[in-house]
Amino acid sequence: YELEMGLRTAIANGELMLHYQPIFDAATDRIAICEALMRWEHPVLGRISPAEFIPIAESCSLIEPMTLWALEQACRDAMTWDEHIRVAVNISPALIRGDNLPRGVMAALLQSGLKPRRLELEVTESIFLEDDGRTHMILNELRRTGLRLALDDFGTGYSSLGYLRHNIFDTIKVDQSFMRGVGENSRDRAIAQSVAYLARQLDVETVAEGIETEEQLRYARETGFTNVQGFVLCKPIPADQLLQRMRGTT
Ligand code: G
Ligand code: G
Ligand code: MN
Ligand code: NA
Repeated sequence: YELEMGLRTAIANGELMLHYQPIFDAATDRIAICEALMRWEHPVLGRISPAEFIPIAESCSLIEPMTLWALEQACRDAMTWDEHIRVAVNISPALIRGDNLPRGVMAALLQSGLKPRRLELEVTESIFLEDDGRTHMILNELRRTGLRLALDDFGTGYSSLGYLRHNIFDTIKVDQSFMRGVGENSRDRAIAQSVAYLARQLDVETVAEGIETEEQLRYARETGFTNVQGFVLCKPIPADQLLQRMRGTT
């Protein structure tokens, strides 16, 4: 349909952009990671949300060229940042099972010259829903290139303790739904604390996602999350604004 036709030419027409949302070190307040979030400026319809166009791209295999574009752009942008700041790119489940991701990642790293350890791929728990060993194999192949893997939206889907056991992830991103309730809901608090503790024991970093209030922020710090992310700290912003912010505060 109309959006799908538009997406087919969006990359070539330069309508896709990356915004970045910084993820801060909870102890030092410095930017630790910037998460790339895709934006589509449609020539007629204006700004379209990724919540709308990513599912379309996934259903018609446009997600692969779009993600390879995002990887290249994100690695290039990260080369303009301080050496200690990493870049994170969201990867759709279907791409993990496809054949071209490891090659595309290598190409993005080589073309940009970015050190592999400065690239983080965010994948959600749903990649393990139909695991036949292939998911595991590809994740390990990716990780051997030296990049980092983050488990996104942790706690919302299929439980992944097995994958924590197998030492595949460098980072766990605790879903924002758990941070919502830490003020009033003792169950959310118990879960957030336990995940932070578990991750520390496993030498895995943690991100508290979707922090919207000072109270949640204070809580995430007290609980010992490695990193914090959310609107109260910084919304997703264009690359040039991000650079300005980096020059000002880091
Ligand atoms: O940026 P925003 O909160 O509007 O994103 C909405 C959803 O779209 C989130 O789930 C986010 O992970 C997803 N998303 C944004 N950019 C990308 C991308 O480049 N690739 C994939 N697979 N998902 C993305
Ligand atoms: O699925 P993923 O975690 O990649 O989704 C990232 C999305 O979360 C982005 O679209 C971003 O805009 C959104 N996001 C980031 N911080 C916050 C926040 O504090 N509150 C809410 N509601 N959404 C957030
Ligand atoms: Mn994400
Ligand atoms: Na997330």
